[in-house]
Order: sequence, then structure tokens, then C-alpha cells
Amino acid sequence: YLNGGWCKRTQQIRSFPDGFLFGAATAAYQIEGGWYEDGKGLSIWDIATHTVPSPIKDGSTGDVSADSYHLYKRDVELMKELGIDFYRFSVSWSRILPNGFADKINQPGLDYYNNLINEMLDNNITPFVTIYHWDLPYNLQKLGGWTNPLIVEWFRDYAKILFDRFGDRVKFWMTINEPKQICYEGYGSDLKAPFLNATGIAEYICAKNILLAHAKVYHLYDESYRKIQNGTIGISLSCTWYEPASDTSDDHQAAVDARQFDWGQYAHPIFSNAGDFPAEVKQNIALKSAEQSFPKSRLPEMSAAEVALIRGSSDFFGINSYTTKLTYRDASLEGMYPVPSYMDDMGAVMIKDPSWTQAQSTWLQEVPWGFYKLLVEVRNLYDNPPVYITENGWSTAGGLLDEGRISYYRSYLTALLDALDEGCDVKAYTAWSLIDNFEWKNGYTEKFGLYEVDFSSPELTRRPRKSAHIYKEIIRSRQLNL
Ligand code: BGP
Repeated sequence: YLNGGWCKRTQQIRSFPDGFLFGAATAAYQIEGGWYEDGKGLSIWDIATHTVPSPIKDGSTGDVSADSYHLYKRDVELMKELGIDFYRFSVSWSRILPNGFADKINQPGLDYYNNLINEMLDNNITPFVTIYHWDLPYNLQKLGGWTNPLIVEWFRDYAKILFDRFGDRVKFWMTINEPKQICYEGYGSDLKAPFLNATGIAEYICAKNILLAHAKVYHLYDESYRKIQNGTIGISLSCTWYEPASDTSDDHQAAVDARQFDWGQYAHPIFSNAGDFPAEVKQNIALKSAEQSFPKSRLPEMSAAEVALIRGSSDFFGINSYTTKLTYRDASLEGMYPVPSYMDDMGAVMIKDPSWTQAQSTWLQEVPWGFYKLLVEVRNLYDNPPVYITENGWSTAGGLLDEGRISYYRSYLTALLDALDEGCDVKAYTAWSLIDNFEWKNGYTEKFGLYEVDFSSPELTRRPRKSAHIYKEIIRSRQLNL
């Protein structure tokens, strides 16, 4: 581990602090199925997966997936078997509001989540609800989705219904899962729905609207619900660690820029004392925009009132972290990108290190010291906020004997314990995922589940992988036996 400057401790048994919470996560579109049942409206993922030719690697859809819409009681049995403290799941906006707007509430949608929440509480599992995990009602996409500033109100109206209907029992809320993936991958490129690919423009408009929508919902909860419902509410960012590929100052700056574009763009406005987009992001985009003869920066400005609204609007820093990339500057690439371009604005090239263990997903490698460095950097940059690890996991091609996943969970939990020793305020850990599911662009070609789902069996049988037994033992003992 010298590579990353992280020195793995030799201690044999290490304990998690009192009150530390363990969980597992899923998302509505990835597991529920029931895509067109009981009054549910269509989401952008329903539309994307039914497009010909399919943008999904194996041409699959989430129409049925693991069918948790019908099999949720079985899922709760798995949670109980694992012994997790909480389960993080998301609500499908179009199952509650088929058109996206709050004028028409779909009662069977409310019933489904009420049943799920009650079943969990009956089994002592705490619900942790993600309000938005990527499945925007298609009707709202037709109006521009996250690039339309009105979405701030649409999102607030939707969230209010969830607080009203579920907030008596739900005490952990996440407004939005991974804004960068929504904005950059969905609007600035064609990696995720709605596959807009308006690079260098749309992702920045989306970023500002997402931050405002998140902040509005945070304040709604804070001002009107917190006193009565006593919950906690925050946001989750996808945070990759970017390590300079060499010791040159150029490569160091490239790594800083990559971090600031990847997650600082959302973390800085919420968690820094200054607020607003980070300096690196503002400077790079302004400079490139001027070179390209744009009359002003392509990054929308925030007014002082907007900066103030967003600053501090999260009770915790939710971190979804999976991997690390080596980062360098390559001036010869300038001019190779379309104009304008997010990648060109960032000015960093990210690569894998072939010596790191590779998962089934091309983007995922096991680099625990990167996870440790990320946690320490978040502590340093944002004054040690309370951190929930809201996703961390490993993909395989399938099978019950998943030694790669076991190694990954153990090494990342070791890194987490090291970060705790450094004073990082990490309060919870969430494994992605409870069960195999539809993995967005890659369909069912990669498996992240602690439990296998046999998608070829009519019963969609769930079976524990070896990693489920190991995770269960870690949770039971609250210890990592190294
Ligand atoms: C995160 C998402 C999850 C999950 C995971 C695995 O970014 O929040 O929904 O899908 O990544 O990645 P993928 O499905 O893209 O392989």
C-alpha cells in the first residue's frame, strides 16, 4: 500500500465504534420492476430501455428486474438475515406522481412504499429513503428535466408528499443520489438517460438546478418537518479518488481539478464555508469559454442569495465511493475534444493502473488506500463533516463464491477504520447492493449483489453469496478480523 502512502495496520481484530451503522442499498428502477403497473407513469429509464436500438449493453430493461414491487417481503427477509441496521432504497417519482406533477397522486404507489416501510420496521430495519435516484418522470423530461429551472419547484412538491406520507416513520432522507452522474453522464454525455450529450453546456445548467432543488427540499424539511418528525436529511455525491500519475506539479494540479470537477462541483457549494462552485471549476470554465468566444462563462452564476441557500444544506456528507484513477495533464489533447467540452474544461486525463485488481465493471478497481485518502481529504476540505458511506461495492460476472467482493469489502472497511483513527467522522457504511439488479447501461452483465438473483427462474430466487455471510459476521461482531 506504499503506493498511495497508506500504511495498512497490522492489528488482527479491529472494532467499529459504538453507534456505527451498517446497511445495504438499492434503487427503485434497478430492482422494482412493475414498470407499468397500478397507475405508475413512465420514467426516462422506461423510455430509454424501450428505445430501438437499445442503448443498454445487453438490450435489457428494468420492466421486471428483481420484481421487488411484488417480492419486497422476501427482500426484507434478506435484510433481517444479514442483520443490517438500515436499508437504503429509493422512491420512484413516477410511481407516486405518474405525470411528475403533484396534482395527481397515485394511491397504489403510496401503498407500496407504506407496505415496504412497515414491513421493514416490523423487522427492526431502519428505512433510509433516497428521494431521487435517476428515474425522472418522462413527462418532466419533455419539459427539459433538470435543465428547466422550474424543476426546483416540481422536486419540492414531490418531496413534500414523501415527508407528509412517510415522514412519521422515515428518519433518514437523502434528497438526490449522485448529481454528477445525473448531470454529466445524462446531460453532458450519452452514458445515462436522457442521453442528451450536450457537453460543456447542459451539465452545468443541470448542476445549478440540482443544487437549488436539493437545497429547497433540505430547507423545507428543516423548517417545516424536523421539529415534528425528528429526522436527518442530506445528499450523496459520487466521489472517486484522483491520484496524480507522477510528482510533477502539472499532474498534481490535474488531480485537484479532476476532484473539483467530479465532486467538488457539488460538495463545495454545500459543505465549504465559502459556498458557490469551487475556484478551479469557475476559473477553468471561464477561461475556456472566453477562448471559445462565449460572451460569458458557460457555468451559470449563483447569486448571493442562492449561495446562501445552498451553503450548509445537508446534515451529512453522503459518499458513494468505489474506485481510484491515476490522473495527468496532457496538453497535446487540447483541440481533440468537441467544443465546448466538459473534459476539456477539466483538463485532466484519467487512467487505470493495470496492476490494481479489476472488477467485472471496466471502471472499477480495488484501491483501498484511495478510499482512505478521499475520506481524509473530505475531512480537510470541509471541516470534518459527519460522513455516511452511502454506497461501496464490487461487481463480478456472477456465481455464489465471490472472493473478489469479500477482499474488496474487507480492504475498504479496513481503510475506513484507518480514516476513523485519523479522526474522520464516518458514521455509517452501506454496501451496494443488497441484491443483483439492472445496472443501468450495462444491464444484467455485471452483478453487485450480496444476494444473487436468478433472473432466469420464474420465482427470481434470491440466494446469499459467500460475501453475504462475511458481511453478516462483520455486522454481528462489529469487528473486522484481519
Ligand atoms: C452508482 C449508482 C448505483 C449503482 C452503482 C454501480 O453510481 O448510484 O445506482 O448502479 O453505481 O454502478 P453501475 O450500475 O453504473 O455499474
